[in-house]
Amino acid sequence: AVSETLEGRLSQSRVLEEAFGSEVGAILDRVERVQIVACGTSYHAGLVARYWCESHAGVPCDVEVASEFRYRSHVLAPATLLVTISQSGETADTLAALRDARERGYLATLAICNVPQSSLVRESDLILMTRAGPEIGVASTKAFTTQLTALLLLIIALGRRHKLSADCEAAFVRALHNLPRQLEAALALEPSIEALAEEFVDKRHSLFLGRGVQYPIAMEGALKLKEISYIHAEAYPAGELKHGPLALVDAEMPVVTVAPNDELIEKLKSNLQEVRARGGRLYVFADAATAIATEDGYVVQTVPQSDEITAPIVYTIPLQLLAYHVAVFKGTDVDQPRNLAKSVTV
Ligand code: F1P
Repeated sequence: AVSETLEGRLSQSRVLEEAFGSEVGAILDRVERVQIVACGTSYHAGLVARYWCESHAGVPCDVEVASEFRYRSHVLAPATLLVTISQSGETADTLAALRDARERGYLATLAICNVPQSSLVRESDLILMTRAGPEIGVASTKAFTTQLTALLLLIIALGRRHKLSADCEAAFVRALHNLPRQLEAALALEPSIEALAEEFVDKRHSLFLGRGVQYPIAMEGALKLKEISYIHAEAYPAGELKHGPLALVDAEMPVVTVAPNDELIEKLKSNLQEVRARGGRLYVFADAATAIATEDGYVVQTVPQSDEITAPIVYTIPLQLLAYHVAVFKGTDVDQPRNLAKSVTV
């Protein structure tokens, strides 16, 4: 989908408006824990949801890649809801994890999925359809942003039954209303991101940094870049830099950073200085209030203002556009990257 027409890319903001429409009530009343299982991009959506679930809904949440979860013996806590996330609904590891969980006695299974006729949808107790429309390319894009939106709705529904305050819920609903407009604004960054992408064409390696809820967004940005442009991209929580990856940083290493003006921004800024001190070139996606240094070595892309809760969804867009334009400059097949399949069914 990254190479769809402009109209297709813009539809990303519209599909979000109608992403959710399923009954979940009675079972959610009994949920005390959430276990999320998914692969690839869908796994990254789950990692974002863990932050939302624990900090806002007050519900303990674990996230694991399905290819590990299905083979690992684990202790099942009471009243655990198993949430699977999958664009296709046919990913073999995710399906196996669902089937396994049903045998182990999870409270219920909920699938967040984009394909109504899929095995995952047929075999789960509860369904949240993402309704992103067909993903044409192998690399998930609008599936990811709609998964995040569906997850946020789930967190609101769960949070109401736990510690989400009425004020907080109202702020989330306002943020969801603002989201389509903010996504349109993020998509409008395309020309400047295209210009920036040219600087990546001759690079062989890159680092992506984020902190807190933006760390999984950095992971997703790195995954998109490696999937479609074949540039090695590694995501790190910025606070981990000094525990190893700093050794890689030099002038040939672009460091992409997701930096909205949130509660971790001052810590993130000092991490960026560590990178600059080693000669790394920084590509910082920040909002106007972030006040990132504009000195040599920093390329700052201002991202339109977003609500704090939905900022991970908004910041995904420039990273997807970056990967897309790097791939176009390199001449790789954006829709059908080498070695990858749309649906990993074995
Ligand atoms: C999972 C996934 C995608 C990725 C590629 C291979 O698919 O890892 O995230 O982009 O298509 O499969 P799904 O379970 O979300 O369909």
